[in-house]
Amino acid sequence: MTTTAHAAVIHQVDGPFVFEDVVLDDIRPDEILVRIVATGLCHTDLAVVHGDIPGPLPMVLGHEGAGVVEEIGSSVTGLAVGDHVAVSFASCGHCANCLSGREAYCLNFMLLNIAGVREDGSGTMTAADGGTTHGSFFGQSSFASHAIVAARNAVKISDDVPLELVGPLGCGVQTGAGTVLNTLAVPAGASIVVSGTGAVGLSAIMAAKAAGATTIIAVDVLDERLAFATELGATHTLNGRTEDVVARILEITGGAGASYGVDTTAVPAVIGQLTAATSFGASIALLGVGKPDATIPLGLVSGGGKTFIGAIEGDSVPQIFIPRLLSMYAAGTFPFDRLVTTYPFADIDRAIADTQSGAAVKAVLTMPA
Ligand code: CXF
Ligand code: ZN
Repeated sequence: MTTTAHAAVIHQVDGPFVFEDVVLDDIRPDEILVRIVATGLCHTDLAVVHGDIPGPLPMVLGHEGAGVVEEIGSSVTGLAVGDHVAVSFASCGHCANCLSGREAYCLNFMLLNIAGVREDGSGTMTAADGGTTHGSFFGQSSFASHAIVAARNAVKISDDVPLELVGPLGCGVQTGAGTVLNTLAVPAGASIVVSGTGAVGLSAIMAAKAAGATTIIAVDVLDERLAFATELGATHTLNGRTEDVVARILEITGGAGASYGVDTTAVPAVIGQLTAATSFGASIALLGVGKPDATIPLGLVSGGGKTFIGAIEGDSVPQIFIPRLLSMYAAGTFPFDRLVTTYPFADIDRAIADTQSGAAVKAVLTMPA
């Protein structure tokens, strides 16, 4: 049964979000139809809007969806109509990386998450007049009242967790927390520097605290964000505009430098600071969407025995990691709800403006009831 969805559509680079109806395809046997209740806004959505990540336009973006299952494909197991789900990134399940449990590095990642098609090349939606509108963004396109989702991207969530909160677990929050807990496996007692205190950086800081890291240094240029980072677990904060970041980190760590680094900024100068302020043999995860020609100081890499890791989605297997984050949330050790500010879907432009100004850490758009 086709479904008409109310969606925010981007028609051209730097263009506005236009609210219009789109017609969703029938679901396939391995898919579900989700009524979206809320969806987070991630910088990757904005990277497509601005053309930094080339997406096929017109397109319905949105990739931190949360909602209620309305229809189930014939081969789907483990989900039922009425279940609450958070929707994470898409992966094929049959490539060498998916089969080794590394689905964040699915060899079909770009096809399934950015190209606007299912794996067989088919689209999941059309414009109301039958023209082209691309869906399937991160296997969902959740800036819409309804989304077709591959069942393997959906994570069942218990009914007692508000759906307004859980969408960002599917991308930004899992990216920051997973980088600390999965990619870097930061141990208790470790020292770590996190540059950038947006949703990803703050999630990394909360995870570092939960992991027992004892020196957690947050770097940003916004003092109010740094104050928030302290509330969430940072033991030290540095303002990159007014302080000598490298000298201060070396001082805080007794001259050795931090053992772990997480960069969420993709700013080459900031990555250079992280490189200089981490210890011999340190591991540094790079999470921002960088310019392809950005460089890191290779002399410091080879001479310092450093490992740079480009991490995607915190190396998460969403069906395992999101329930784990929710257990930590229930135990009070991962208060990710504090990152969220909700906006009615119709106020998407205000949500974007607040995200860009720093007024909102993680904007979540809520659909009309
Ligand atoms: C993205 C970052 C750019 C590469 C693909 C995954 N993560 C989340 O938005
Ligand atoms: Zn994202």
